[in-house]
Amino acid sequence: MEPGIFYLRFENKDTESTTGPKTETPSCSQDEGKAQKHRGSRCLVLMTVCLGLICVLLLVYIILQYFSITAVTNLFKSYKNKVEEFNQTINSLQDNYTDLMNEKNQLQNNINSLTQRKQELETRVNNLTAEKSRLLESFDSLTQKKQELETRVNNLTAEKSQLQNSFNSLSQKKLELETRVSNLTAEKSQLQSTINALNQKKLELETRVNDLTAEKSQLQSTINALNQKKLELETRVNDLTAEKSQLQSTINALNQKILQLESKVTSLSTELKQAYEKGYRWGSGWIFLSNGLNSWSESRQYCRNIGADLVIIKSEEKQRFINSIVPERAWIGLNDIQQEGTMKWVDNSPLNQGFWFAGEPNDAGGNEDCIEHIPYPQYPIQTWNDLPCSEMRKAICEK
Ligand code: MAN
Ligand code: CA
Repeated sequence: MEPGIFYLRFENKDTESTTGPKTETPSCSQDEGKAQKHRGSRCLVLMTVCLGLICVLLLVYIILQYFSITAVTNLFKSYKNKVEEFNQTINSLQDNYTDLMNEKNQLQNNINSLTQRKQELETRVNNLTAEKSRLLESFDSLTQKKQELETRVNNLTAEKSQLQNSFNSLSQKKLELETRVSNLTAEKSQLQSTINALNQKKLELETRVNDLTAEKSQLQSTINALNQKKLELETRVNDLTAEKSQLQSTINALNQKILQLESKVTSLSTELKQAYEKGYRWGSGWIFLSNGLNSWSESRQYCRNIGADLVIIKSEEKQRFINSIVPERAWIGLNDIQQEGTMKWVDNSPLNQGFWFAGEPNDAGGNEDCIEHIPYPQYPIQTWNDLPCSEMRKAICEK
């Protein structure tokens, strides 16, 4: 309800009240209307008053609240200040507490070191007490010892007196003995000189004996070595004599052999000379016929002994030449000893061209392995025949 509205309605009431008597209405209803208006005005006034009171109360309440809040704020500020003061106090107390704790620790360390020191001192006191006890015991024993020594000194003093007397008498005796000793010393010196001279002589003799003994040992060793050497030389002489005999026998045998060989060389030289004398030139070499009859192997050896070998024929020209100069049966350098049917020359070359007699080689009797030349006037080329190697023939050598 705004005050403006309330004011307007209040004015309308006044207006109506002033204008009312000029309106013509029945009396009863006019009274009721007036009463109603009057009641409404009163209610309105009451409500206005109530509202005013409420507003006043609210205003009072707000003022009170304001003061209350202000007070609380001030109180809070004062509490805050108080808390800060408390915090500062707590911090300072904390610092004090830390300082006190440090101080306490230092004091505790001091107490510990003092306790340690105290224990060390107690230990030292105990040690000193024990040492003192030992020293007291030692002192007692030393006192006891001192008394004993005093007694002993007294005894020794008495003994010394006795000994002094004895010493005096002994001094007298000593003088006598010294005189005697001087005499004996002089005598001893003479004897000592004699002994020294004898010892010197004895040493010289011992040295001489030792030298002679060593010399004798050396001579004995030399004699033994020489005897040993003599035995060895005798053995060696015997061995050499036996060896010489053997060598002499060997020399004799060799001389005999040399003589035989010289004889053989002489005969071979003669034979070679004869062979060359009746030989024939073939190219740069010689071809000649042996004198004696021999097997194929002996014939080959004969040729080799004079620096030649059994002849090898590899051309018709050479075959014709052989046929012209060899008029009798004789071995040539061809055989199939190694393998039947495979002919080989003495230089191991194979046979390529053969000059066989008709029907040869026929290995008659299965034992014909060496090849001979058989001259046939009617067959100037085909002259070869196989024959047992043991047959005796002359040899056709070629050098
Ligand atoms: C003899 C031997 C053989 C040869 C014959 C030929 O028996 O000379 O080597 O083959 O004669 O008839
Ligand atoms: Ca034959």
